Amino acid sequence: MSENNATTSPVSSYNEWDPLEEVIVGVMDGAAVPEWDVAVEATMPARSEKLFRASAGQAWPAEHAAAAVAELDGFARTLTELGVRVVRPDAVDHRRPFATPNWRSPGGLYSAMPRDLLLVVGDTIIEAPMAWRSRYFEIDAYRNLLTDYFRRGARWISAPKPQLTDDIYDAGYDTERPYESGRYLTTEFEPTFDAADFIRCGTDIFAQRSHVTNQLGIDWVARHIGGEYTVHVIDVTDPSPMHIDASFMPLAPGKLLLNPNRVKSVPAMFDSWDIRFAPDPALPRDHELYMSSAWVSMNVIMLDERRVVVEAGEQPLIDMFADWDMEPVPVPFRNVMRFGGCFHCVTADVRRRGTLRSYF
Ligand code: DAV
Repeated sequence: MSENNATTSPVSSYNEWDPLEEVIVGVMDGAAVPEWDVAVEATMPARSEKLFRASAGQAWPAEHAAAAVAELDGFARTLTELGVRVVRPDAVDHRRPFATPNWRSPGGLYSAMPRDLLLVVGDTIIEAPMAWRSRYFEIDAYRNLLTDYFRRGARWISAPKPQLTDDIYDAGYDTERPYESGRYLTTEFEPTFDAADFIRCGTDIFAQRSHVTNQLGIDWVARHIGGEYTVHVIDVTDPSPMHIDASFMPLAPGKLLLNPNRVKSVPAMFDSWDIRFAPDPALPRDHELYMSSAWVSMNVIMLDERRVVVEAGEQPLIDMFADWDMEPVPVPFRNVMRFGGCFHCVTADVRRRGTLRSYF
């Protein structure tokens, strides 16, 4: 990962806050309800079981999906107006059954959350070996984009494709305190991780052990991104951990946003940083979220060190950012939030203008 290539590669991003020049924004088209299996049960709200069991491999409730499509398009337009180049994945049909020699799935999931799948470190795009069977071929929606970036000079690698046989799932995982007991859904049978369990601060990258990211997955990333990087594991006490970006969000040099319920302590290296806890989400309690908690409110994306895209109804968070010497850019996204993520999840950095450095 030489700096030399990073200056000529179309892909180059080292942190969450250098000026954003190009970004992938997900699409909801072709999205399917995932099968309710042990991996989905471990990470999804119990209230979703009925819908998932009834509709696996089929379309999501049409009105909510259509509203999410409109919000994603609106977000993409806002980014374009602000001078960011936006690219979108292909509208792959995820409502098709598929199988490996070991198992079958009635369908896929979606192409809405590229952050879950694609880890960009410098000039390299890494395809994550995701632990959900329904996400096994999710990469297909991005192949045209990735092949194009590769042609133009990016590095492109995939972590070893996992088998996802029953050996990777611990049926006795801890449903209340996996962090305290160390019993997560995923065993150490083979490396698995979601890209969204990692968050980048230049030469330091922070990760969480989660139900979908095991220690072998973290080790794989640490060993493959090269000696100039250090991967630190953060203690996150989320009862159903999946993705670090609604828990631990470095926003800019010296600014760290934390989920007050999930992160009790951070490494001493943050001693000189200004650390703030996100306010309670503003979503009405009866707003139906199929795939996450309301804490996706803090799943924001930085356009540069000051400008932050934040959900338009999250007034307490907007006020906090304004008070923190930041410039909130409010965008309506409550219907996208139903599907498990907000602005950070639905994007994957392609290029931010900056270089590799340490912030500690
Ligand atoms: O709060 O349920 C959401 C992480 C974003 N994919 C939560 C975690």
